[in-house]
Amino acid sequence: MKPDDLHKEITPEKLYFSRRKFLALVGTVGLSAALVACGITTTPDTGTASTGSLVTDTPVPDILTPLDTITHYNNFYEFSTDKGSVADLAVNYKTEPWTLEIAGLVEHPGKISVSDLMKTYPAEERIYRLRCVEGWSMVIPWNGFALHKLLSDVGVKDSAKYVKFTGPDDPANLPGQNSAFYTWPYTEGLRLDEANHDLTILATGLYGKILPPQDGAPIRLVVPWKYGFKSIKSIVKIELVADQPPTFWNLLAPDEYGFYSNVNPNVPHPRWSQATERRIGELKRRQTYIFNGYGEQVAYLYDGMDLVKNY
Ligand SMILES: Nc1nc2c(c(=O)[nH]1)N[C@H]1C(S)=C(S)[C@@H](COP(=O)(O)O)O[C@H]1N2
Ligand SMILES: [Mo]
Repeated sequence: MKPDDLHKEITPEKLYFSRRKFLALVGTVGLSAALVACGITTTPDTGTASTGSLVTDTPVPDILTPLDTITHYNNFYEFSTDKGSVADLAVNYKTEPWTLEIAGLVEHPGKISVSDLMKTYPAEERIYRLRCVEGWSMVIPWNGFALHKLLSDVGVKDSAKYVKFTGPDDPANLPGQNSAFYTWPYTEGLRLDEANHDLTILATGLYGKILPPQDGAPIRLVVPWKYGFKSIKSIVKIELVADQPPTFWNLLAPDEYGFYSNVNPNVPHPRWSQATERRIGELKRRQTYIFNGYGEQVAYLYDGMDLVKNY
């Protein structure tokens, strides 16, 4: 773990400790080694973030993050909470064949193989900034297709208002799922208009290559104006629903992770500022922009909404 991420693990300390206590009380064995190893500390990281001279103050270009960095610094809790271990742990994870289920309030529910999906929806390149809620960011050239294409083909019913995404439930092959601390499988959700926005994609590749398992093969969501955790990896099910669905991080820590989770420098995380970020590979911190810099395209989705309440 890089030193400046030490204070910023997304798992809140109070839950970590209360869970630990609970495990001790009931005498359960098997507390996730990864969780123990992840070094959660008490001090918020105000270091470089509050030191003006160490924050880049003039606009700087976005340069593609190298492939090797994108594929070796990963949050994928199904494998591990240690970003540097995910690539190795995921190397043999079987992502082909893979079936995606489309369910819920649609005219044409059913199952489709991801290889068929990739033939139906040819991949385009989308270069997006990815801003993790922990305060680091990358620039990633994804290959994929707009989610709205699939949604329009399956025929979303009028009663559908949200889209729920579910990750794999496979503890035999996903070591992180043996930790009962988390509510598995990983789930995420978007309001239907967010899901239908053209910036929202299903990615199947990066840098023109097939997506590696650690980045969410064979198919993952990418919503570039929201914190990275909304971009759920290795999706097995997309469900159209009437009500706002529960989500993995909101279930774990509702005070820290809301349903919307739009990148917003003005709404601090309860344990750290969101005003700046560390672009992986750079020394000075950068300013964080509202909606991760995609405000011109997406701000209208939230017209009239209180972005502090709807965090
Ligand atoms: N299924 C699943 N999807 C996930 C996560 C996860 O733990 N499990 N982590 C999220 C977080 S916190 C981030 S920042 C991004 C990281 O994507 P990357 O490793 O491809 O950069 O994936 C998101 N999608
Ligand atoms: Mo993240």
